[in-house]
Amino acid sequence: VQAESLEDRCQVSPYACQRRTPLAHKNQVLTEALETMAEEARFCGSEGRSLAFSRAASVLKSLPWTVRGVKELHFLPCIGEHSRKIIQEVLEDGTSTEVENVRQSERYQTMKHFMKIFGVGVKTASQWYQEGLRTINDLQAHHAKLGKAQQAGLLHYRDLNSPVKRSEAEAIVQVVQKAVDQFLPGASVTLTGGFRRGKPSGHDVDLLITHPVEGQEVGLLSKVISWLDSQDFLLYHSTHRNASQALEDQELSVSMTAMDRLDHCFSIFCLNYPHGSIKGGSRAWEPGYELKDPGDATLWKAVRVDLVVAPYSQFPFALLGWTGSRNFERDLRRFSKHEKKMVLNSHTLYHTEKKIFLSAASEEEIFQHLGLEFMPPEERNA
Ligand code: DCP
Ligand code: MG
Repeated sequence: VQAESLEDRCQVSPYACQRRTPLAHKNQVLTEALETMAEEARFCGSEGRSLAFSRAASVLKSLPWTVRGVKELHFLPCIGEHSRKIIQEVLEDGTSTEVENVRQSERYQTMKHFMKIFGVGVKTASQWYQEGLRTINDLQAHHAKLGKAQQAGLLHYRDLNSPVKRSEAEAIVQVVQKAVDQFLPGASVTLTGGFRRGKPSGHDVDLLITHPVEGQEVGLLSKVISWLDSQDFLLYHSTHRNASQALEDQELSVSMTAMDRLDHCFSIFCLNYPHGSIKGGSRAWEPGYELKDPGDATLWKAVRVDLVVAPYSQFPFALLGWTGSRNFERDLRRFSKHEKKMVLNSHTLYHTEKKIFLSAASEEEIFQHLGLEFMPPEERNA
């Protein structure tokens, strides 16, 4: 990694959408340290600081070599002073005292614990922390006020915090496809999010539905949800015309600019093993997050599923917007705005100077409009 790669290093783009970022990379120890710092900053409400750490981590993820000395950082974009300090510490001592202190702090651990509840964001978690609450039992003992989503989150805490496997995601695609077929033959169900980027597991299943005849998809989501619900596939659901405004909690919607105005449903699926309806009867639901006895885990599992419906003409934009990663999406929008004077979201691409919408029949065409080299989903793990 000497003379020749010096040039490569100078070429690392400050935009994640111009960096190929595979799932497996060579700087895991460093990126984990930086991501802990990003998370901690977010818990403190310091979005800017969080973004800076997150960007630094993202740059390291794209490097085809392992960083061994701080000198190498001079050639890299987005590595601020604080990130550099953390990296230096880890390179020299194997760990960073600052990061370890964060990881061990009661506040960080409690915030992490609370935010693992579906529907709980920074605001609620820090409020609970300030009230002296530390555990999930504390929430119950102090009768903490919970919204509908949070109640469901608590009820299914254990399942929702165990990774969703690809096979489970695929089983859910089949269930949703079956539901969709009943109301609108020809409609397609596409697995997006982390699974489309090649992740073997994820925290949820992101599905995008469309139909090749524009307009046919109108009203589809509510029919599909009603059917799934009637078949006991849904443990929780909340449908929105505009996801960024309608969420009870508002916290889930922070920075959801990319997905506004698409028909959208946040849900918790009951995934049965084997297929067939097991839910109901003597296995009725009761409150209490530890209710489920371990034996039950072989019969069913609660899985977070996001369903989105896009009109056909918006499908490539929705697909691009929902495939992620978050860092990749953020930088796509930043690149569009600052380098191309365009506004990109999950429905459209708008040229602000020419005042025109640019249509696209595929993701490839969107990259072309932006003057970007096409990046396959597997390389968007920024
Ligand atoms: N998304 C986004 N901005 C948000 C939420 C989502 O741009 N605020 C997009 C990018 C994400 C995709 O939607 O990659 C799916 O969101 P997830 O939170 O499910 O993220 P992933 O699927 O990437 O991760 P995981 O594997 O943990 O589900
Ligand atoms: Mg996901």
